[in-house]
Amino acid sequence: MKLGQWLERINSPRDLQGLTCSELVQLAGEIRKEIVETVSRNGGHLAPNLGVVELTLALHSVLCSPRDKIVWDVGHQSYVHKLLTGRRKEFRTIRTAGGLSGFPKPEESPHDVIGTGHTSTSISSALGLALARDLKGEDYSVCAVIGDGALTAGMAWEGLNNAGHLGTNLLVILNDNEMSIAPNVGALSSYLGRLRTDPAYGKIKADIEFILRKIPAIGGQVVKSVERLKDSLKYLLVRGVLFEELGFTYLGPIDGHDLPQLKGALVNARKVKGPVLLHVVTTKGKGYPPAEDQPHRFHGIGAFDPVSGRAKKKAGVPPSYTQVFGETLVQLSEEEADIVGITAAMPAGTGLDMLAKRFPRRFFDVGIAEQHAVSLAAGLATAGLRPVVAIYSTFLQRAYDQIVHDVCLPGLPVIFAIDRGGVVGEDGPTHHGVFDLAFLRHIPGMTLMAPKDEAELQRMLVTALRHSSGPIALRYPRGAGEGAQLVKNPLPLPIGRAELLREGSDAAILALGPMVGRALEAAEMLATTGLAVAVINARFVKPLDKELILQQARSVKKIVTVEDHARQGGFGSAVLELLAKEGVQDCRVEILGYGDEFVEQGSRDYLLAENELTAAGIVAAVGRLLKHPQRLRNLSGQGMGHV
Ligand SMILES: Cc1ncc(C[n+]2csc(CCOP(=O)(O)OP(=O)(O)O)c2C)c(N)n1
Repeated sequence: MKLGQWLERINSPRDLQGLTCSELVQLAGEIRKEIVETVSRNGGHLAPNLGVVELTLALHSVLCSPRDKIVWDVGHQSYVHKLLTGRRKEFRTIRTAGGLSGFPKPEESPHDVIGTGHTSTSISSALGLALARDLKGEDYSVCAVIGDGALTAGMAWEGLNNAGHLGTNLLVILNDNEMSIAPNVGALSSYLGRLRTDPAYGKIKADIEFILRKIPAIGGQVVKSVERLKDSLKYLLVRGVLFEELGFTYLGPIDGHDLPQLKGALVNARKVKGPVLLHVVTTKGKGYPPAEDQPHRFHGIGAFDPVSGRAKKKAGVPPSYTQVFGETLVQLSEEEADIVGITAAMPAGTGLDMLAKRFPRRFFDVGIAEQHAVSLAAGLATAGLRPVVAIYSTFLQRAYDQIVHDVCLPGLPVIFAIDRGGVVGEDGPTHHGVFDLAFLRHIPGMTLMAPKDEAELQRMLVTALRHSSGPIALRYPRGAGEGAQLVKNPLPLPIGRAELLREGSDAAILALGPMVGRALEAAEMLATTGLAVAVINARFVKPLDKELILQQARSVKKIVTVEDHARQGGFGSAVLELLAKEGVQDCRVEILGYGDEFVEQGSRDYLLAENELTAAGIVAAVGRLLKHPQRLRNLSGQGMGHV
């Protein structure tokens, strides 16, 4: 497919300068087409980008990027920005290995001032840029673009609070589409809704103005009271009083798809001294009917048919870990009335939407507020309930202190269901969940598990519910399960016990989570060369099955550990600590996992293969340990089906 005639001419934002409004409208159409086509092939964040086409065109028409700085919150809506800032030729590589990132990335372009991926950081970063500008005596505009969903996070308010107090020139654009991934929730969302739509506002305003004009100027005490009354009534006249009270000038709301209005508002906003909040109302998925109809489904989507909007699903794929988690939790909640579920704005992503449907009163969507979610769970657990906090590994990073301080220190029985543990694929380094074992393992009182397949996930969920003496976490990966047979009444597992799946005397593979399947394949491959390699499903990262691990270490003396996690501080690290502590000196250990650098984007299978987290990779590692490289080279080169 060829690029549109207008888009083809845009090599930098400067090329927008000569375009009339009607030409910009045509360009907007071409941009939408390009984004729909590309995302339909590569997957990506479709609806958020379709919603900001006009806003991005207006921003790049009025501001002068990269001199003026635009900070995109989350950054999932930066595709239009990428197309306008010299990257249209590479746009079709977006989210592929070695291609453009699906998020702003400073290494990619000077127009991507701040790299993002997690929400609600933009106001703080933009304020930092603005303060640096002031201190260095420079002169440029700084603008943060933040969604109404991202505004539900405490961090956004920390930024607003600080910016309003400091009073420097800063433009915050609130892109209000009433949606987070799911419909936005909370009191703030209702407040924005009133600002957007309340017809009573116009009437109240007219009535109050009429009354104020009628109040005569009379002397003494009466005047003072009347003045006070006038002051209080004025509050009802000021739209966005919440933001005004924080020290911002509130402008809007304006139509985020009306280019002349947007450009006019941006020009005016730049003239105002101090921090300004421009409230822009947009439609998520604008211009592509399937996405306008189902903005949540098209928020982030895999490949789909651009004509019908239907997903391109592979046939015969087992249910995902997420789905099995959601279904099992509902099943268990039928019998146990004290189970409650908490999500930070990701009901469908975590599978908790199933609990929400079945037991709406036992489900809490707290908005994009991972820290609050964890402390809320602490409160619920203190009062005797069994909260299950379902958060993606990467976003749980936000709540580290709450886990330590509010949950683990008092030893509360909160269950952490950590989805997307391991590399997630195309979303890249901001989204890979490869640090959770490291940041949870060292917290006293924490129990940490990873299931080898979806049936074991069921058992681990029951194990977690039976474990009422302290916090417990289970982490599982993104995507389809291994095809294991699910059970109706899953049984709990003994805490701290691993599973010896295959005996062997030449070496042992200690595998964690779904790496177990790959370890079994590797052992099978090694057996064809006459090597007997044991395979252990670790199940627990904490407590480790000391007995079994030590026994293997002392007998086979060669261990490969395998985890979909950073090598430092993870499962293999825990094994090394154990061996050191127990004085095992004659066991060689090789840890397979990610090195001390951020893992880039690419399909999950590609990333696992790149990092030797495949049967062939494990064979190669065993070969290195056994110093049999020649004999095993052919085997590790085979790559075996299951990468
Ligand atoms: C800390 C964190 N939690 C959760 C997410 C997942 N997430 C990505 S976008 C999004 C919704 C953002 O909504 P909004 O800011 O309104 O932007 P929109 O997509 O509606 O344009 C969520 C929850 C994230 N990126 N970062």
